[in-house]
Amino acid sequence: MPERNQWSKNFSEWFHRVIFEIPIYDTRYPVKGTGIWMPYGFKIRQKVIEIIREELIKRGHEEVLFPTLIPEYMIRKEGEHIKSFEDQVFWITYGGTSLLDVKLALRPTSETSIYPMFQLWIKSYSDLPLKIFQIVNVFRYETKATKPMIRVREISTFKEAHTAHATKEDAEKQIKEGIEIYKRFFEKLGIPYVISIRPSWDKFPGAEYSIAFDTIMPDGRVLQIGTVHFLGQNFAKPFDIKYMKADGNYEYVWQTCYGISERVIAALISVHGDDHGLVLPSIVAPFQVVIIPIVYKGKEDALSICKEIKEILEKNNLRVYLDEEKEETPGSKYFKWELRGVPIRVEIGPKDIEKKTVVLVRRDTLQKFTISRDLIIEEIKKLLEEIDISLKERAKNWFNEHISRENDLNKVRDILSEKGGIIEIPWCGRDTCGQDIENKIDVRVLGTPYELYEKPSGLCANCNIPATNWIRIARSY
Ligand code: 5CA
Ligand code: ZN
Repeated sequence: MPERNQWSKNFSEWFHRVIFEIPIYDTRYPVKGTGIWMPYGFKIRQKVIEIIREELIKRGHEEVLFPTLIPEYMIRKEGEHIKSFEDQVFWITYGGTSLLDVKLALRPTSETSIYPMFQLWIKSYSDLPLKIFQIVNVFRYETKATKPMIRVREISTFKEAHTAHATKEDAEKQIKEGIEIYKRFFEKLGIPYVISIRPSWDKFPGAEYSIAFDTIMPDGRVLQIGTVHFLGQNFAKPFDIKYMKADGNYEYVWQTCYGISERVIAALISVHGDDHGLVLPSIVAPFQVVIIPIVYKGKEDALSICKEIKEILEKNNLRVYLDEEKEETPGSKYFKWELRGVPIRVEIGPKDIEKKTVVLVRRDTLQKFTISRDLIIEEIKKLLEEIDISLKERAKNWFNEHISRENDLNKVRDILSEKGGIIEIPWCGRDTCGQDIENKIDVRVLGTPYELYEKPSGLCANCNIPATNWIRIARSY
């Protein structure tokens, strides 16, 4: 097994190195908080988008595309929403040399651009539920330190869903569906997560409550990788989104929204990596197999056999790259494709040609096998499945090792400095106690478990009255 020392101990360096060297994402563009998706990174991004798009469409969401600009009076309609986003909005105030009559915001998210149109589209109960999504760029003037993909000012793959329903019950069912969609999505990518109900002081501005997916990065810090919000009628009222019920009366709709960004790609790259670079699950790997011919002078026939194999594998729906580069040594090619995380490497040298064999190397363990050339399709398909399963397991095990329970706040501090991760603490349920804990040990409260758990039996770690629930805390991005 390749080491994971650099990966965990110098994670930030590891992350910057892999995205720069592969390259996946170039951060040298002269606007802070932006970056360029390089071809290999773009291919991964495309795969991730395909998966979420398919999941949303499968469950009745229709894809749309709204304009990037929002007039000022629209973005100001829901008071709490704009109050929180005020400091993060980029404004367009000029058209050429003329000052605009109505300032235009670059969307920081799209509630206030989408809901005025919901108001026009929704007339009666037969128009409900309405479930749409879009995959767009949004802009947030982030003031905390920006980080490639993780905290950017132009989010370039914001996948946001917005739904409207006739009743509160329907909208709450939709919250469950949103969560199911994200669960499937993260499971396909092999990204482990916990789901928490965010505390009241950290919910999405304008929402009644927010539910979040968090994962743990190799440095032990937590990353929020997706959120599902119950909006109640908080937007329906200011945007006047009403429908006629069967009995002829009118009611405001009930709404939800949920979104994910390129943080998911940062998590995908990170949770499966090791000191050699990326290790990609086959579902998102731009190439699932790389073929490397080992050509000696006078024995050039390896290349033609490699081409044949590439063709056969492609006919079997595998994504394959044949590295024909003549100036580069096989060793340097191994290094390059290991860095890029291609799940399987195929090597073919003079001996293999003689014996009609090929050498397979799996990226996760770097184990080598020699197999008969006739069996290559079956063997590769089997191996890809095995790699995917073991990647998910490894990520899950590492994640579970970084979830702790502790009721002594001093020990919580120790755990945080030793290994980080998420710590579940018995809590009395009072906001003041949650915020106290945040301040005392300089952490973020992630919230309470969304899924059923046995309740703690002890006392609140902060105030010693009987605990009613667990509260999750972590150092976070
Ligand atoms: N309108 C809702 C649902 S789409 C919304 O904007 N929710 S959000 O603010 O929580 O953003 C959705 C997800 O985008 C977050 O869970 C987080 O994973 C990601 N995200 C938020 N801000 C950034 C940022 N500056 N850079 C990268 N990803 C971000
Ligand atoms: Zn308490």
